Amino acid sequence: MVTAKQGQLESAGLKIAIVLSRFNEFMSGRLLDGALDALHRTGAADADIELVKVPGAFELPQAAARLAATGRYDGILCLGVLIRGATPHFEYLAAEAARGIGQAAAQHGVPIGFGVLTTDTVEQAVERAGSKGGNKGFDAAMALVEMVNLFRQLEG
Ligand code: INI
Repeated sequence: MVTAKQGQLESAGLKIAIVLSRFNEFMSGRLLDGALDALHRTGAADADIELVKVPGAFELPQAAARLAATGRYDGILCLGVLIRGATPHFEYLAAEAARGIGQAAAQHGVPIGFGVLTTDTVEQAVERAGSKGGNKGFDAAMALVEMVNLFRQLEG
């Protein structure tokens, strides 16, 4: 019988930083609501959650890397909303946000959640920010909590 390891959905006592992009704040704010709901439901206290706001999704990895380098956080959650426009601008921003967040996590060994919507339309973003497509902020926060606990298990 193979024994599997997986992280628990338990966040009491975890120090979590949330980096929130203000761009498209109407929707990124809903992702924040979802993320806080997930953290509260799994036991996190507000005193252990730090909220850091940045101008746009391009700045998410920069702030996440700085926070990770402090060693003060068990996990970091990046939240933002990128919506495709008429030019290739979106492609560059989305690619950099994903690459930079992944790189910051790998470089610092701190789990960093990717709660960044990349959609073609405002409607698709609204759907995924707390309406019929669920709330990707909630999902990303749950995945982050699981990864923090998994890393703890793997480290013994
Ligand atoms: N930032 C976003 O978070 N979402 C977007 O949809 C977006 N668009 O479309 O331009 C956006 N741009 C700002 C960018 O992230 C940087 O803040 C800006 O380029 C300054 O560095």
